[in-house]
Amino acid sequence: MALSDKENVFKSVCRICHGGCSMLLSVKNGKLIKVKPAESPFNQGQMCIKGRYTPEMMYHPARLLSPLKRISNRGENKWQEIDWDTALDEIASKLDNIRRTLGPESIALGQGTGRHHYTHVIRFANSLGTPNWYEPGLANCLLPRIMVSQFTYGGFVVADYYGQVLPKTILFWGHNPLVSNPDGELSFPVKKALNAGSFGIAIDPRRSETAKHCQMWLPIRPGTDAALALGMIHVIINEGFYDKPFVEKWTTGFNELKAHVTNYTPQWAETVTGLPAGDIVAAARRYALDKPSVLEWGVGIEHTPNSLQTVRAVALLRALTGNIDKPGSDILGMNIIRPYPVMTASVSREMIKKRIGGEQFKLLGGLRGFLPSAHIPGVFKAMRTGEPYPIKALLNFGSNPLTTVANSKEVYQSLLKLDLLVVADMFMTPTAALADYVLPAAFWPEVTQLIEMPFVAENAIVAQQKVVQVGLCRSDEEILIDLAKRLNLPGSEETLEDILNYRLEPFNMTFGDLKEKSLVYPPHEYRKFEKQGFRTPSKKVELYSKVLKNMGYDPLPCYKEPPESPVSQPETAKDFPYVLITGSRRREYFHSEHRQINSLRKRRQHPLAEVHPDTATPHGISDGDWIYVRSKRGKIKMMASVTTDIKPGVVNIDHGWWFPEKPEQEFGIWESNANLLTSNAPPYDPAFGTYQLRALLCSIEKILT
Ligand SMILES: Nc1nc2c(c(=O)[nH]1)N[C@H]1C(S)=C(S)[C@@H](COP(=O)(O)OP(=O)(O)OC[C@H]3O[C@@H](n4cnc5c(=O)[nH]c(N)nc54)[C@H](O)[C@@H]3O)O[C@H]1N2
Ligand SMILES: Nc1nc2c(c(=O)[nH]1)N[C@H]1C(S)=C(S)[C@@H](COP(=O)(O)OP(=O)(O)OC[C@H]3O[C@@H](n4cnc5c(=O)[nH]c(N)nc54)[C@H](O)[C@@H]3O)O[C@H]1N2
Ligand code: SF4
Ligand SMILES: [Mo]
Repeated sequence: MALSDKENVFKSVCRICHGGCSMLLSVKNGKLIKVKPAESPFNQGQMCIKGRYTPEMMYHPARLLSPLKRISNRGENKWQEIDWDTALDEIASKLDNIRRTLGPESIALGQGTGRHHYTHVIRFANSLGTPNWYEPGLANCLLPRIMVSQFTYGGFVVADYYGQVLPKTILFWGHNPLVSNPDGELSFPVKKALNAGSFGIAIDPRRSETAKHCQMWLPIRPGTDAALALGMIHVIINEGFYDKPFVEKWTTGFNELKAHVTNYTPQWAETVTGLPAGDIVAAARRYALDKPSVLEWGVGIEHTPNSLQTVRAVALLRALTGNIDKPGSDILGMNIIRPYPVMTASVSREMIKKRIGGEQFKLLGGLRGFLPSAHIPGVFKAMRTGEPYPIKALLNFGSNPLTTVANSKEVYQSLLKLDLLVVADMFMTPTAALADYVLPAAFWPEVTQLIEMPFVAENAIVAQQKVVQVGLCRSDEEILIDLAKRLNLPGSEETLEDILNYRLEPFNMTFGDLKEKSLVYPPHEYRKFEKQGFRTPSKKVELYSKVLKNMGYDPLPCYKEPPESPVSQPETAKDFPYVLITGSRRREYFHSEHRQINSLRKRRQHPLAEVHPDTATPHGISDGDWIYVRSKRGKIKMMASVTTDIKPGVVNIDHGWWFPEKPEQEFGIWESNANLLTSNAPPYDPAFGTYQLRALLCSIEKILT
């Protein structure tokens, strides 16, 4: 980087969360001295508290600044600094050896959620010829929403807050966007719409920050969302609240759906969900009649093994009410640029068949999957047991699976078995501490990429640009490109700039042009289906999905009781009487990150378990007490947050907790980590392989000191 003692200001995009806030970065003498939110339709001149502490994260004394090689037993956290060439040469030679002796499928790629390098990791895996890459989201996060949208309406939908018409009703379903800013949809336009008078309905066992901005809060029993959606569909059809012209002209399978929901009355839904039938009717009426409406869905409906059918049931509400691709409703993405060239064709058919979980979970890893990936429990089992074949190396970019994948003990045992574990991260994490090589990854002001807003819909694009560098840190793309060159992989001659320019060709624009403009956001074309139909086989919205039927899945949505619940396991419920939900997002932290950032840690020092006073009092638990939360699988220590903002009988625990201040005790990974209580065992969702992160059974106990 050229040094200048003049203050230069650059525009880029924050990616601390999934990202998208346009930012002005002030740089002097090669150092980032200030960040300020810029105007953009997405962040509207605002940023969140994580963005504000960008310089503290960037120059944190614990940042990794050089490649490290392990010099003691795995996990002892003793390292030697090495240069990039040595690190990449050694890694490439070990990978080459594994691919020659065991085949490329014995090398797995792991990555985290929605990072800038997301598609580049997939490109690397494909060009290496391994079918086994994974992400701890996907089966449990967003993929069900993406695939269901595609099968049902032929494309991904997002809420429209950006045109002339604002939604009159916003139905938040297992979603707290005012905190989570997910998948390239930022909280600021959502909040603006609510403040401007959109009527909010929140379906959530917690009165979340978003629910507090809503007029209606429906505290549902966790894991029963499909039953609520079926009850609402029943009301909308039988009360005649549906959009008749739209349904007649633009949907298939209405009669089948109508017959299917006959018995799913609001009274039935009340017995399953614990919500009064009157509230179910009121919510259905408001969403269906006070239009345009948007349906903001989140991971709250994806963290159970019935994710396909839950998401399908919810998705049908949009179609029945005609809230698709109209101003102020949910709109179909414009997909304005070319997809990232992920080099799918480089994986042989024979290898694709070997993808772990691919044949079983067709919407996760099968050929119809969206960026098909491997099933996580299977990948870790292959590391541990060598079945169905050994996985000997894991290259892990931007993920901390010891905290974010279910059943942390098993993850730990699996990682210990590897011949080669490479972790690229910005900090030493519990997962990185087990590695053979740790590579220092660039932070967002050190990264060049193009980002799509919102993800998958790609209605707009924004340029992210490297303006500074700390130590020897390099972006994941740079690392992967250098590694690909050493392994002589197809496509390794292409630079990142080549790839970005290729994506922008339809605009007749280069990445250099985009950097100058910073944002490209063409006007939205509404009602695209009127010209070309929906992009489904019937060209209509498929209420009854023949595609799903042909794949062996239910063509109409159904309700299944969560496998571990007071209803399905009354015996277990005697010892574990409460329903456990995990991982509700917190403003201060992104999953397992930021516990070492003092300005953020000060605001939320301890891992919290939220419980209602009616649940806490019989155990003598008061606000601020330390408690054990137990499931059949283990116990963890949390601080009780006693609050009426949660349904009685539900316990909500923070996820992602480890303690950077305790390196000598494996960073305290066995103390308060939610995934010591979750299960990665079957049953899984039959299409996605989703395991259960929410709606589990637990008990609580005050820790006596
Ligand atoms: N119990 C429970 N578990 C959950 C969830 C839950 O709700 N409950 N949520 C699940 C969901 S939806 C998801 S998506 C997953 C997320 O799972 P992960 O993606 O594994 O989550 P993070 O903790 O964010 O891990 C990211 C790591 O990458 C590092 N990092 C950040 N940016 C970069 C970068 O640009 N490059 C590199 N190389 N490293 C970077 C961070 O320092 C951090 O150590 O967790 C899942 N796990
Ligand atoms: N600050 C911050 N932002 C993040 C993340 C982060 O870790 N920190 N993670 C990012 C990622 S990867 C994701 S996937 C998104 C997720 O973002 P959101 O979809 O907003 O996810 P959550 O906050 O996990 O869950 C939303 C709500 O679902 C509720 N819920 C739990 N169980 C159930 C249930 O059974 N039914 C219903 N109806 N509701 C339920 C929770 O109480 C919670 O309020 O956030 C992203 N943004
Ligand atoms: S909302 Fe996300 S992108 Fe915006 S400032 Fe916060 S962390 Fe950065
Ligand atoms: Mo996620």
